Formats: sequence, structure tokens, C-alpha cells
Amino acid sequence: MLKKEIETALNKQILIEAQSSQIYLAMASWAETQGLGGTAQFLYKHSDEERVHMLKLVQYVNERGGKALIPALTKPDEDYQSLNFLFQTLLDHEVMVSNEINHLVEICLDQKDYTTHNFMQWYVAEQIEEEALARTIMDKLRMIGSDKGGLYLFDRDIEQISMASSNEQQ
Ligand code: OFO
Repeated sequence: MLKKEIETALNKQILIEAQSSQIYLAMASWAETQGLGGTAQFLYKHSDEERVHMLKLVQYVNERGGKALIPALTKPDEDYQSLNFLFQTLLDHEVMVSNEINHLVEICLDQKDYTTHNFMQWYVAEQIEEEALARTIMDKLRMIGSDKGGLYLFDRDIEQISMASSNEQQ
């Protein structure tokens, strides 16, 4: 049976993952309307991954005798100005999520819930990867600057990044 403190912390994380999925969906839709097809595909997939992160938490809470709460979501921004702005927003968001996950891990240790602590290790590893990927993307965009040819290639190649990472997961 989950302790109340752990259940509350996991339900907060369910909200964060669901909100992440919604934000990346809004980003994907914006990119698609800008003719950035590769970026849109990358973000649609990223949005799906966040939903999977949320689902794993929902099922874990319920399996452990808690009650997963499916939250209302805040409407994400519709406009992202530029690819640079969009991916900086995404990186900042992932850093926030990593901090939240670290905090949740701390709560597990405080409460001596080693089962949930063990379950959370998958999220810790996933966050390291997601943050690293977001930083790599920002490095590439900084190199490209406003070069149109570079942005064209970026949009083409980012689809491969998303496919490569999805292959790794299989
Ligand atoms: Fe759920 O990993 Fe990103 O936010």
C-alpha cells in the first residue's frame, strides 16, 4: 500500500507528464503549420512518449493500492516564434521535470519506500537522455543560426533523431 505522501507526489508527477505531452503536442502542431514537417514528427512522437510516461505512473499508483488522479490540463502556448525559442522552451521544461523527479526520489528515500524508489530509477535514466538530447539539439541550432539551408537540413535530420531513439527503445 502506498503512503499518502508518495501517492500525492506520484499524482503530481502524473500531472507533469500529462502537461508535458500536451505542451509537445502544441509545439508539434505549431511546427507543422510552419512547414517544419520533420520537427513536427519529432515533437508528435515526443508528446506520445510523455503520455506513456504518464500511463506508467497511473498504472503503478493503482497497482500499489493508491488512486491515480487524471488531471485537468493547462492550455499550452500556441505560438513559438522560432525553432530556437521552441527548443529552448523544451529544454527548460525538461530541466524542470528532472528537478521534480529528483525531488520525488528524495521523498521516496525520506519515506523509506524503496519499491517506488526502484520504480523511479527508469524515470531518472529517461530524464538524463531527454535532457541530453534537448541540449544537443540546442547546440545544433546555435551553430546553424539563421542559415536557411542549415535549418532545412536540421528539419530533415531531426526526424532521423526521433526514429533512431525510437529504435533504441525497442
Ligand atoms: Fe517524461 O520525460 Fe520529458 O518531460
